[in-house]
Amino acid sequence: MILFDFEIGSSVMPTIIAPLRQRPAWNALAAHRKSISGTTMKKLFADDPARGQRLTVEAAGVYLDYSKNRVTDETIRLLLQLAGESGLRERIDAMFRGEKINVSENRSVLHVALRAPKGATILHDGRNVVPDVHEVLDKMAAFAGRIRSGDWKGHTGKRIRNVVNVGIGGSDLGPVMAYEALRFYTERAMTFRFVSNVDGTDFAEAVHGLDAAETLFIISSKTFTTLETMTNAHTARAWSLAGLGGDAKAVAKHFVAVSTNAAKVSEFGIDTANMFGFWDWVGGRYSMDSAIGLSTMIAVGPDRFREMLAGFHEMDEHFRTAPFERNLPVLMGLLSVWYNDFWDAQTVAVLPYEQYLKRFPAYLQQLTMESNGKHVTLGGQRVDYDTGAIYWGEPGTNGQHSFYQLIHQGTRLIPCDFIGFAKTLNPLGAHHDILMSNVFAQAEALAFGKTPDEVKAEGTPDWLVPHRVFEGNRPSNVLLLDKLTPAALGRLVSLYEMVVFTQGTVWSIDSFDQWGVELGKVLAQRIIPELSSATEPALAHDSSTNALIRRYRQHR
Ligand code: G6Q
Repeated sequence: MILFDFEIGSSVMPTIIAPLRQRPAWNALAAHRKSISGTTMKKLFADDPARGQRLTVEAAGVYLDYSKNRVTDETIRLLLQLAGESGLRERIDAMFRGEKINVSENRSVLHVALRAPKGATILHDGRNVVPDVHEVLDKMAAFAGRIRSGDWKGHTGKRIRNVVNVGIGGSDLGPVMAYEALRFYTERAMTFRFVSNVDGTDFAEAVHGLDAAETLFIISSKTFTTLETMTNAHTARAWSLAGLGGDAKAVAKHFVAVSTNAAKVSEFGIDTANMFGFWDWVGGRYSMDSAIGLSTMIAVGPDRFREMLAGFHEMDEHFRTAPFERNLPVLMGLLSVWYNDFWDAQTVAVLPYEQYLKRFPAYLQQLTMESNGKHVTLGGQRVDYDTGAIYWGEPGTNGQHSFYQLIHQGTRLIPCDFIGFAKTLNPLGAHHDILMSNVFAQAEALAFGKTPDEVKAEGTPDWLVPHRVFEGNRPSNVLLLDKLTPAALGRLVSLYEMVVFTQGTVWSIDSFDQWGVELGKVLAQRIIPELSSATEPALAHDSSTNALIRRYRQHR
């Protein structure tokens, strides 16, 4: 029997963490879960009229109402105990101290340094990285300023009006999401597009209608070796040169790079003076606030970008310092563990009632699932509990007219995060009140439902009653913020980053590696020449893969 799975904490005083099922709080929660299985939210609210004000936390500009969950005070007490027994405090400190908590890649996890204010100290291998971060930010700001003012000219002397970010995964989802989220604040005289997929359609559509003389490509790739991005970058280079008369010198004016790999950037033909760096202690999916956010900074301007960083930092500091019982990410992380591991909920729906956040659920899919979709512990043992939930969602109210049916009346338990704002950026008549009434109504309907008696009392015929009953007792969090500003976006993203951190700590997994995306990449490299070879290749895959490749070759 494995008694101790791994150690965390400083080298001075390591903390030994027991495997999850051997932590006392885990077993207490399992027993507690049984004891409250018959309790409904309706009863919990009836027994405690102040519950809706009591089970709330407000910090860093975010108000969280977590009262509409299947929890009692005892549940919260046990979940907090579980956080303690999981070493959450020590692990937070270890992250901020720059320890190599990404064990499988032997790396520090320091995205918090990307938004640390000038003058702060965050050490990586004994070096304060905060000045390095600000040096890059200043370089980005100078460049963004030149593009926005028209001072930076393209090869033919025209100003840049179009910016195309070429990147994938962490080098795409953050920039796309942030551009959409902050669209209100963007320079409307400019066009911003994003190419990620190796499907040529993505590139073709992204440059459709653009003048190469006015178009800047940002090649965003931490490694500068990613197949999709390099394929798109070479296509962009050819497109750009074709539109600019074929002079290779044009590349210098129309291509910049965001990368950690200066050698590969030069090899591609981009002057490293036009390269914006970051570091191996920034994971791809945690990089939207690094130089990977260059397109965001050009779109909203350096000041707004810094406001976003300040929002991130505010939430980081809240996470680092607030007691767990008042700590937004800790509470949300623990609640998701509660449903994932004790109520068999497989998913979490994230439902922003803010059109500008339309790409936020897609962004969170990567953040949450690439981080916590792991089947072994930090110590390499197969887990014997469920890890990462499936995150998904759509902006409200659209979802209400499609998949909410299943959330309200289906057989699966789907905890929801509703996200709303007190003020809209686009006040138009009664729109915002109508929008927000839906947030409150949905959370209320999910929690309290509609009983058969209530349905009958409306004059519903008996045979129809079962169809119209809402069981209720369906959990949700409601997150309310003031207004979707750059700072608010930073707070929200950091909130979910730290939710992921909390979950990963309880599950004792490495939330910062992503080995699971490797195998497919390697196999694709092997198959590419088999698809393009002029002569019939000798195929040595399984019979299904062989047949698919042969069929594709016949029909391509
Ligand atoms: C994120 C992942 C992954 C990565 C992409 C792009 O955490 O590491 O999504 O961001 O594979 O990688 P490059 O930036 O190196 O091209």
